[in-house]
Amino acid sequence: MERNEFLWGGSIAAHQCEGAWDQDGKGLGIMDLVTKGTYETPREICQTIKPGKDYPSHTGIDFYHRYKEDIALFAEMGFKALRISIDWSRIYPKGDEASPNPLGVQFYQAVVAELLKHNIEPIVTLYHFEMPVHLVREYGSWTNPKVIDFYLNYCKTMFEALKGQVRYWVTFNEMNHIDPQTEASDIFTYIIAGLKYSDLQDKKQTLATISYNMTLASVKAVALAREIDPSNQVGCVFGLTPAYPLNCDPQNVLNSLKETDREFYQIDAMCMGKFPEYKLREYQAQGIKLEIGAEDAAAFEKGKLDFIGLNYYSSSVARYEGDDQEEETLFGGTQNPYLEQSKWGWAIDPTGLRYIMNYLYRRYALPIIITENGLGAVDQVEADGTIQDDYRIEYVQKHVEQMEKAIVEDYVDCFGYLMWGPIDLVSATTGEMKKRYGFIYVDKQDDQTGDLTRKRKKSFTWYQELISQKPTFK
Ligand code: BGP
Repeated sequence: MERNEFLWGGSIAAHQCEGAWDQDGKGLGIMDLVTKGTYETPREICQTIKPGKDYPSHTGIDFYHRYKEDIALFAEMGFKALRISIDWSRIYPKGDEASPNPLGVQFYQAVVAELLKHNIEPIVTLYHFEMPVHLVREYGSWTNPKVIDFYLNYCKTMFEALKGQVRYWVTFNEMNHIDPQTEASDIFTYIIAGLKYSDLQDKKQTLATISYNMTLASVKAVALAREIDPSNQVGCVFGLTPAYPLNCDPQNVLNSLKETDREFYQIDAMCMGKFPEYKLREYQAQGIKLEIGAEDAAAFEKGKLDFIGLNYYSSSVARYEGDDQEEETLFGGTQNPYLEQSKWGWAIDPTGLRYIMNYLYRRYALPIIITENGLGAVDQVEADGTIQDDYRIEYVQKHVEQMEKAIVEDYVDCFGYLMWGPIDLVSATTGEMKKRYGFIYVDKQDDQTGDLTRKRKKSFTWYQELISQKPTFK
């Protein structure tokens, strides 16, 4: 890839910021049925919209109407890139229509045009926890291979609508949390495939099918993107967590390798030109059957990724013999005594970023972009209206330092750093606004008060300076 400057910027996702959930022909998306939760109380996944409940995606931070103002603020910080996602249910409200909703397409064309006007490179994710509910109810979500065709049809619409405007595409966000061997919480299988873990009949079989079909959809989308425009660069984003051994007991070291690796089989499939043999044998041994089509092998061979997107927040400690911790929270289990945790229990581990960058790059030798990293924290607006978020500055600074070491000292090919939620938005796991990531504060509170005005935090100026000081690492 020809790149002269490092892509500093941020990442946002449609359902967490746009709002306007039922405007301009948008259909019902899976996250439109999920209420606000807290750290202690999981978000409720509803069948219908219940009166009196708070569904944060319905209003988000109103990016749908304020994107010009928000993009101007990103430009002021000096952003070189912004990762956005397209909400599938804006383009195909039910998912299986013959033609797209023109107003949905126009909205994303307008957002991309606005980014380009400010010389901000758009990086577009096609699936970030956003799927029309109709596809789940009518077709059984990704258990049904027909959904692959609907997804490809949607991708084709967007590749054509944004041809020549968007160079970097991402097929999926974090499908790697689907692993048939791991017990999952309801919200995790739901955000990825619109299905609650506890509702699944044959859990391992269903998750294996979903995961296979999504992986196949990704490689097919890569090939399609190249057919439509050979200059398209296509990646997939994974949320990766190194699982460290408790100590140097060889069994614990082995456990840590296996635990870290368990979310890599889809990356193997997307980078190595075939669905991994070890996974197929594992399925076979467990009586899991995949319906593998005659053309699938060729699709894996043809649709290898151009780059890997890395979402990194935390490391964890691998399970060990005698471990009695229940892995309930996202990075649950044993806490690492060498690390501090965020208020939401995520261990803060900048070195883990360097570790996982090395691991990824040595394994696939593909360019990497950090597509998410950041600190969810409670911000206080001072009497003078300022927000002194030194903890956020410290978090990002330390992670950037480790990223720089990975690039400069370990020779990892990393072409960008996109901080998660550069403007406060709705938390994916808890649905809260209180869990803020942004350099820009949004006046929206969990009791639904606030006038949505935007405010620069202390970290805004800090990130602006960082970007101006480090145009490249070469
Ligand atoms: C990632 C998701 C994002 C984002 C982030 C932070 O896994 O890709 O959508 O939300 O996690 O998580 P949370 O918002 O729950 O703090």
